[in-house]
Amino acid sequence: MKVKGKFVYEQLDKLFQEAQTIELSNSDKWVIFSDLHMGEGGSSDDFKTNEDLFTSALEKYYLKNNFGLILNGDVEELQRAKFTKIHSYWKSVIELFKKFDKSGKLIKTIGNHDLELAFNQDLDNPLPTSEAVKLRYEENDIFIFHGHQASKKYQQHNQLVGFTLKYFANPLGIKNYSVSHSSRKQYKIEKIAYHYSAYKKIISIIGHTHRPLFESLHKMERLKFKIEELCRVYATKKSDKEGIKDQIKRLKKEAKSYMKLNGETSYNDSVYNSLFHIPCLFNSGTVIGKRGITCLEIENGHISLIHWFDKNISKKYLKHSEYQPMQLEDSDYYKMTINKDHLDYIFTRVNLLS
Ligand SMILES: [Mn+2]
Repeated sequence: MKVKGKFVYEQLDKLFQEAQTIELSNSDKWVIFSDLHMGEGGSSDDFKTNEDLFTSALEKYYLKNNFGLILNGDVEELQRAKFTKIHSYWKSVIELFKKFDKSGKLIKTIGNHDLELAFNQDLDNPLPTSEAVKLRYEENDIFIFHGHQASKKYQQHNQLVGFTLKYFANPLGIKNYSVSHSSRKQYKIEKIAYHYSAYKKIISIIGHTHRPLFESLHKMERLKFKIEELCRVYATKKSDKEGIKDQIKRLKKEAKSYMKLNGETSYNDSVYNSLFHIPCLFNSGTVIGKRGITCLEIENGHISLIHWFDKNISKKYLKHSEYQPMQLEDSDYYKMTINKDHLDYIFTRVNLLS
């Protein structure tokens, strides 16, 4: 472990040691969402956009299929809104969370935007709240925390950020200003969480940056890996070569438009300065994404990165046949699996490579 920034690693280790452990068996199912940023329902309430998609997925898919629900921080936007107002405006959503809690299947962690839950005893909080949890899978740990704890600076200045948002940004209807918009800060936090997890030989699941990660890879890196993999398949395959060629073409197009949209930074700086690539860091993304919601599922000893979308907004996803979108009952909502892997295989690599 590097000496530089030692304090942050100690902070993470304390969080890890103090986190409650929950056993995870192959029959357990969990879904992890983060960064809902629920406000008071006004024009600057980021949660409004995907609210129906989110609650439909929860009610008609996850609750129905006996998933446990993990809300990994920044659920209530307490830096810009009042707790009581959030809970009265989004009453039906809170009631839905309670349904998971009733069967002992709700875990809710604290993020930097709802830090007030940790120290304000006057709040009438109906939901169980913790700072972090560990899922214990066989001999291995999956460490779940929001992610701001990997930044010493962010925690120190958090009160000030809240002050600025409440008194300046919100009356003007300015949308969420946070770490999620600064890629340099994103990389720093991810890098610290990555090195900590590799050193401890654990998997960490964070949110906070609003950027999904699967096996420590960003979308751009995942697309590049997938394209290279398909090239290998193409070279050895005797039949259906055209299908693979089409798939490569689509992925190339997706990578190009992603780069155009996100600029150079989206694929630079993505190597974590370690000899081997360790698949130890995951990020659920966000519930308030422009093109839908991302989340992570743990089911039957597998972990998956999932994308939920509304076909009226993201029609093009229906054409991407390699992801095989699944319709949610008779709604306009669809679910796609972006990546999926065995926990056993991931932990084997984490344990042997780091
Ligand atoms: Mn956050």
